[in-house]
Amino acid sequence: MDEAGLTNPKVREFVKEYAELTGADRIEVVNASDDARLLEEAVAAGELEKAGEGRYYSRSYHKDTARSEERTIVATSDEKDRGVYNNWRHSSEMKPKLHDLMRGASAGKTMYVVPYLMAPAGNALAPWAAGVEITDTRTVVLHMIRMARVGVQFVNDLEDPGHFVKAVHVTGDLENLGQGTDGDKRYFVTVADERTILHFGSSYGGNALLGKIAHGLRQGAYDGWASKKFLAEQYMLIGIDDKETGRRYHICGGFPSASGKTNLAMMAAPDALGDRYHVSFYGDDIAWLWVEEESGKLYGMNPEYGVFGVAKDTNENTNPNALASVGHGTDCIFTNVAYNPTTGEVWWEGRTKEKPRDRHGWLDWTGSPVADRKDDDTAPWAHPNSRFTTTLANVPNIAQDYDAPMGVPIDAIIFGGRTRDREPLIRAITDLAEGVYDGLTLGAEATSAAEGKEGILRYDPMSNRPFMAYGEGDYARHYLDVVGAATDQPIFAHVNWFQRDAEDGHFLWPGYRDNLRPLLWLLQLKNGEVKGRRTAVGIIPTEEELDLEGVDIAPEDLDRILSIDKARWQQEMGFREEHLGQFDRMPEEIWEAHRRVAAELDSEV
Ligand code: GTP
Ligand code: SPV
Ligand code: MN
Repeated sequence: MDEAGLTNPKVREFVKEYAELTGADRIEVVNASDDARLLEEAVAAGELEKAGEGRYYSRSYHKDTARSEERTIVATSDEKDRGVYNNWRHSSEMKPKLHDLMRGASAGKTMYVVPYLMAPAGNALAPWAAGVEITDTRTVVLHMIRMARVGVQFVNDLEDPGHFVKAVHVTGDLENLGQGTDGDKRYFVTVADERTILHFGSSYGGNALLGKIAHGLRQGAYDGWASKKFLAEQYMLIGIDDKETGRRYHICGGFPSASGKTNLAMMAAPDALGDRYHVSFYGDDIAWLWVEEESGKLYGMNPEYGVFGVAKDTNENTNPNALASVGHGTDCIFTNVAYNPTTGEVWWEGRTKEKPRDRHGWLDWTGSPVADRKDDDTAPWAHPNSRFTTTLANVPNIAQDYDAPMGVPIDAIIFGGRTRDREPLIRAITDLAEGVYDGLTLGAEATSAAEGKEGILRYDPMSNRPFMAYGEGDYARHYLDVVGAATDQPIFAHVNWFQRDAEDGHFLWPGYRDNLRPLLWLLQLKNGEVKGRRTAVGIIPTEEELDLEGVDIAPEDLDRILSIDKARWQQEMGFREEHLGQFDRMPEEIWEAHRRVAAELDSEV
């Protein structure tokens, strides 16, 4: 710690405590400047392989490929923090459990100490953004360096030396943890009122990169509520430049996991609109929102420093910027995609229309040669949740001021889920309570028969269901208070890129780059340049108002995505009532919004 210049006495205490508990052999404090050496070490140790020049490949344990919601817990010392989704447990139960699991579990390993900041330096919310992750896995360190601002300078000079998040990651013996069985030993716990994160039993993604989901979302949300100052949301954040008028807008918004945030944030404007509009990337997974003191406006910033993006279906057409961000020389890391060690190539489903023709040398995500597969083996080569990790500076449309301390003023907040019917392309909502109500009733299709009945959504309030840190009613209150305090109210909207044809299942809307079109309409609506068509569930665009130049869509499909299916909506209102009824202390404004929408639906002809 001396050698690395880690001077904060509280951080040193924390490191010592957990070095003793986990029994690690040695301690290594990490700065971002250690990246090249750590990469080399990881390659030498076989933890990473080279995927051509300046690109890396890693494989996670085959039962450790995604977040586990059942094993994720928010613990505090106050039962009032129990919500429907946060798997609340008392901290006096969970802390000893995790300490027992971690005791001696890093024996023989190096314990890396990763000081980080989940904010641009100097940001108004930086006091809640400092943390120290200790981890026994080198590839986790390499991911953290890409995903967060890392270095001792972020914790040495804290105003209150004890005000940092203590994040402990112990991988455990992955082959003997009973993942997904009744004897599952994994636990991913945020002790929110102690600002302590204890994760045991995984080295993948949000389970292991503790700055990201555990601090950036769960702890951040709890801190935002406890301080009454901010919101921490699973939102993307983009800027849209109108080069004709010189105006600049910012939109943030939440879609559940694997529902299009990264793709929207990396969007290249459709060719027909590219001369006039440019989309810039601020964030693709997390935004913290607060009211800026001087202007009184709602501001947003991305606490992350990198992208941990879904590989599937990323290609030159759907997302050219994503491909460029993982090109040679970017030092990106691919995880669980298909890999060819002979050529250094990587591949995933949807990367190209056909699989690589010459199968020789290709290994699937488990490391098995695909050439050995039986002809009828249809298992994907890449894991469906395989991902790429790249730092923000590699993203071609990164906003010029992404690292600036100020953050950006928010013009619009959008919600969207994967819904195959009912939800139109876009419906705008101008009332705050109705917007929050809409976010709270956000849902996505049930993904398997077990998860729900036809037509009933898996509700995912504000796309935060897996990250909810405290009670949902209190969350709604806090959301209304934070956004309600802003001088200029953002416009809300619900979007859906995923409506499908009932017969052949094709997507009615081409999606991806064309998603800019409904967003432009939303901004025009906010500016009073278009009127739209009023419905019980919001304002929807008329066909004439949407700029559809160059869009490949059948007239009947367009009709469908711009209309409201009243019967389906009336059915949905019943489900919503049940959904909202589960939550304690749901503010009356939200119930009023619900009743207003229901009554309007019933009175509409
Ligand atoms: P997390 O990182 O898990 O939070 O996901 P995300 O919300 O960032 O989702 P992402 O952008 O990575 O997209 C997930 C999947 O949806 C990918 O396979 C995309 O190709 C696909 N997808 C994204 N946008 C669209 C769209 O507009 N239309 C269609 N049909 N698919 C899309
Ligand atoms: C998500 O699952 O929403 C992610 C990936 O963004 S992870 O970091 O693994 O949670
Ligand atoms: Mn996410």
